[in-house]
Amino acid sequence: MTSRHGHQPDMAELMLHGALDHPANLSVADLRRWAQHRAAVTFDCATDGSRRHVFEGPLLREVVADAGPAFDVRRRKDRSRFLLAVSGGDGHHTVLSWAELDADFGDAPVLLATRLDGEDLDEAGSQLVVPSDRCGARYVSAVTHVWFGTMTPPVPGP
Ligand SMILES: Nc1nc2c(c(=O)[nH]1)N[C@H]1C(S)=C(S)[C@@H](COP(=O)(O)O)O[C@H]1N2
Ligand SMILES: [Mo]
Repeated sequence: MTSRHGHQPDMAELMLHGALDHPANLSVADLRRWAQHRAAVTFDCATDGSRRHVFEGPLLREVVADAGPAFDVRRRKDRSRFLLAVSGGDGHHTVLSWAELDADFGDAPVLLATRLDGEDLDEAGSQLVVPSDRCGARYVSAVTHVWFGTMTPPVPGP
């Protein structure tokens, strides 16, 4: 599709950043480089009730793993320290733990969607999909940033 100026319409990108060897700006088209998984989900919205949607997209853990996370991949305890923070274009913001996604811990098939109910998300932007959640608050749409890292642990006191 082209705009009336003959250019491609604006394609949304998200910034994958933080404690990563290869931070990247990823369009929805870029997110199709990974295997696409399908999730038919039901979740509740506190204000509007039950929702059903079908999403397709890569596993968030595979996208982050290929960006070179700064953990020792052989050490579960090291991996268990890491967090992800996901932001939408409207400022909606949520966090996940790496351990929720990691196959040795929660093994949750969390996606960065490229399609919602059969429609491509190239212009709207990716949406976070958390199939194990009962409520919809973490299904952040129009994702602009995914941060990966650790919090600074407290210094053990006397
Ligand atoms: N960017 C963004 N994503 C968001 C929200 C929001 O306010 N901003 N609300 C969340 C909440 S509370 C719910 S219940 C679902 C609703 O998704 P739906 O209305 O598309 O079914 O979107 C989630 N994603
Ligand atoms: Mo909601």
